[in-house]
Amino acid sequence: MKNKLIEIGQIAPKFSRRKLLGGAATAAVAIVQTAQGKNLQQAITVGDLPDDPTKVVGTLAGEVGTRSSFEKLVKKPSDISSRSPLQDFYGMITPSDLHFERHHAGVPTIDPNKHELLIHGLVEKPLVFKLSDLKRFPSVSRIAFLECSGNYRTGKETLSPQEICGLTSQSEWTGVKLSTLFREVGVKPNASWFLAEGGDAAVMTRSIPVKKGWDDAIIAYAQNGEALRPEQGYPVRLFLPGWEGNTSVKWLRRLELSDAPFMTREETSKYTESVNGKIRQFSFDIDARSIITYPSYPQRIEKGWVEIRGLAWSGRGKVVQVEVSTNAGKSWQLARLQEPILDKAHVQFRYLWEWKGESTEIMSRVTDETGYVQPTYQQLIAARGADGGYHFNAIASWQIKPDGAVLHKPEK
Ligand SMILES: Nc1nc2c(c(=O)[nH]1)N[C@H]1C(S)=C(S)[C@@H](COP(=O)(O)O)O[C@H]1N2
Ligand SMILES: [Mo]
Repeated sequence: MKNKLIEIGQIAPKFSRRKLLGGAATAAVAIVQTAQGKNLQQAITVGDLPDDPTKVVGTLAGEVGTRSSFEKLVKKPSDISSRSPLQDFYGMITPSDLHFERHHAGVPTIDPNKHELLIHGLVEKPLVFKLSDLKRFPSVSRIAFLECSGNYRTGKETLSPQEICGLTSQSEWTGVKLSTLFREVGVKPNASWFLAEGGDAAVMTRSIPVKKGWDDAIIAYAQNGEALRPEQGYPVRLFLPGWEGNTSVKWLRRLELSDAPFMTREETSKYTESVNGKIRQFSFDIDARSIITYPSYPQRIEKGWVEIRGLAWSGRGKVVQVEVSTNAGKSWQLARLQEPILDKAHVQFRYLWEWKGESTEIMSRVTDETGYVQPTYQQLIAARGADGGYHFNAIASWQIKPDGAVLHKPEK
């Protein structure tokens, strides 16, 4: 240890724990007991690691935990979104601070004590719910993914999983079922659609069939065991399992029941696809998709056994199988799926592959419980035309070079 031991009393104002943690990102404070039995506080930086961690008492218990400063996990922000680093994740839950973000007009700051949700329109009894009211109803928790329908990139070799499809993330969402609130306000039998409106500067609005509201919609106020993050819609968002992310309206402030869709900007000029010259509107379901996250660009592999790992999901139900090809799609082998395999949720898959140094392509394809098989890019273009747009869920391939380099295979 190069740092001199300093007595707690001496360092109090200058090196308070708060200051050290907030200042240099790599700094920490340890309490060290001397031979005389005195407690001493000591600053440690990553650049100045103890030779033997068993000889120094570590950092004190804190108010909030921190990620190891050796782990550099980041979302890649653009002006409108930031993408989850899928290649860095383990298991099926996205750490909340790495959940992808897509904001049409930034993240609003909302006082949870003042926030209200109005439900009106074709209902017996229009009601305003405060957050505390929502929390009094029976609650529900569900692990499910959220994916933006604009989640596809290709076109160059130097793309990582994060760049190809980092606009999908998975959380455990907690809140009240919308069906519970529908009963509370008395939704009228002729109500067939409802409008969901956000309290951000975009005042995001989408029309949702009432059927989805009765089925599995959640008015979510928590995510992964704590209140929603502001980026995810604090204090309350609509969460529609398996449906395109845009419909899960954040900072939710109003639901209006109606007998027709409202034809908002987000469902007329946006979030509709051109399919062979025809417009496909209200394409809510997220189609089945998978991606190999290891090995992927910019990683390298070595000869020998490689555990191919990835994620698979479907907005229409459960994943039933994932196949992996290690010879550019000539033949396919079944991957192992990690339990639990949940409905409308990311599932981890793995496949053990012995790489002998050959140049090849590896890829995965998922089948969901409706029997739908993830298409190739060429199949997707043949079915929809080349206009592109939303809901691109094509198989993505990685080129393996003889030196172990891994590159995305751009689709044409
Ligand atoms: N109020 C509001 N809700 C919104 C948005 C928004 O900009 N404003 N973006 C939507 C889009 S396009 C997506 S993909 C998801 C993203 O949710 P996330 O930022 O929690 O990942 O929220 C949806 N809900
Ligand atoms: Mo989105």
